[in-house]
Amino acid sequence: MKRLVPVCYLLCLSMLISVGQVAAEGSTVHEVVIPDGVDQFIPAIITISAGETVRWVNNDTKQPSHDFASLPGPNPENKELKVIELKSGEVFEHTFNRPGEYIYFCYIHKGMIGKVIVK
Ligand SMILES: [Cu+2]
Repeated sequence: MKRLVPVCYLLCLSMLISVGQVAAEGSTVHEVVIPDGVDQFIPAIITISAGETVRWVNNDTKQPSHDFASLPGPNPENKELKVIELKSGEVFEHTFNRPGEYIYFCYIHKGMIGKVIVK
């Protein structure tokens, strides 16, 4: 009987962990696309809720890559978003957990700029 108690604890713990993973996977995803031949993030400004995910999709076949990063700011997410190399056909996802405004830009193409507003 004494051995059953730790086994039950482990079982319950693993069930709790797996429930948490399902919830994270169910996060709402918003797409920002880099269209083919257009050096822009579309939409350039996107508003999401905390806990939601932004997925950047590079559909541009004219450029080898778009390397973007967020401007320095007080939120930890700004550091996480530093220098992302997104080659043609690649996808990058980031979940924003803290409200704020995150401005990011492409190092290669001047004026290629976007903003994520997290409510
Ligand atoms: Cu670019």
